Amino acid sequence: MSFDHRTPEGRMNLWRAMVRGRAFDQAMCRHNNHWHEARGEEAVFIGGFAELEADDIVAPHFRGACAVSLMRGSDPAELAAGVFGTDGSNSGGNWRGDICPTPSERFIGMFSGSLGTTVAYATGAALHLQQRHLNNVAVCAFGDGTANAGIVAESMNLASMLQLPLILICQNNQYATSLPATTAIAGGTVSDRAKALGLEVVDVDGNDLEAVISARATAVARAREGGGPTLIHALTYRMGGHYMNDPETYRTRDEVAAWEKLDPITRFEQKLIVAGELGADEAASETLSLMAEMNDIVAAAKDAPPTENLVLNPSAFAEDRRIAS
Ligand SMILES: Cc1ncc(C[n+]2csc(CCOP(=O)(O)OP(=O)(O)O)c2C)c(N)n1
Ligand SMILES: [Mg+2]
Repeated sequence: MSFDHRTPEGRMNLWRAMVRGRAFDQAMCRHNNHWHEARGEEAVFIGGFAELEADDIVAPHFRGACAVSLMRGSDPAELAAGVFGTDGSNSGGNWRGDICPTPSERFIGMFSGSLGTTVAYATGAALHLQQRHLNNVAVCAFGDGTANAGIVAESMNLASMLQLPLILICQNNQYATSLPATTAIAGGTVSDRAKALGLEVVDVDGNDLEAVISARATAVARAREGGGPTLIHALTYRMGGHYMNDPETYRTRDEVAAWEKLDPITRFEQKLIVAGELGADEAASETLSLMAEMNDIVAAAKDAPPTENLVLNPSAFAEDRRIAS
């Protein structure tokens, strides 16, 4: 499927990937009270991970990981089973993730709840690509809070030192649970830190799909040519709570309402409507139908019985499952 934003077909697929990702996410909100919703951040993770090659390594932030996995071809029923840890998942129910899909080829999910680890895995993957002289890249995303994990600084340092084919996307939704990024990040911004470590850096409006796509495309082209790593700092906003049932006492309704006006899906949709590439009625009806479809899939996954074949050592099932070796 083409996600080339320069073609009408690619733009429609990008719009659909954002809507489908949100539909899956919102269905999870209804059926899983541990869910960490990604509403409002779609332009960062769809724009950041679109148009990559099949053999590129993809390591999204946990918030938005399912939407990226869907865009990369996952089956939504299998994905939902992975979240609930039931038989229908690609780990056979053995790798339950409250918030993340189970792993599959070239896709680094969140193997533990420890934030920052995926950035290091992606850095290791980029090292592998470089050592094997493969013309592929690794792309990872992480939150503003995760940016403070030491392993992110170590990864950026290694990537810069060895000029690895790595693209790091800081999905800055302005909060780490209840802590504002403006308070938590000392010494300027995550971009300043990356600059100090010698990375190429670009700041983008993370609610503008095309701005993210353009930054990512430049960074990927550079990395494929041996030009080394880029940090893309994408400023966005978490429209929902940190997780379901978050009382959200740390921010005002007015602040949320102001950012809701900058909804990345509405912004891109309006562009397509104005360009005559998408009808307003068509957009509304397709959105409703995707919402209903994802709701049915997630509801069915929730009702499935827990797996009876639990394997405590994940490597025991890795060989006959679709897990990258
Ligand atoms: C190493 C580590 N420290 C703390 C946590 C607890 N924790 C889970 S989500 C979260 C907030 C992360 O903020 P950010 O990286 O900005 O991502 P966001 O939740 O905003 O998407 C924290 C602190 C964790 N999972 N791992
Ligand atoms: Mg955050």
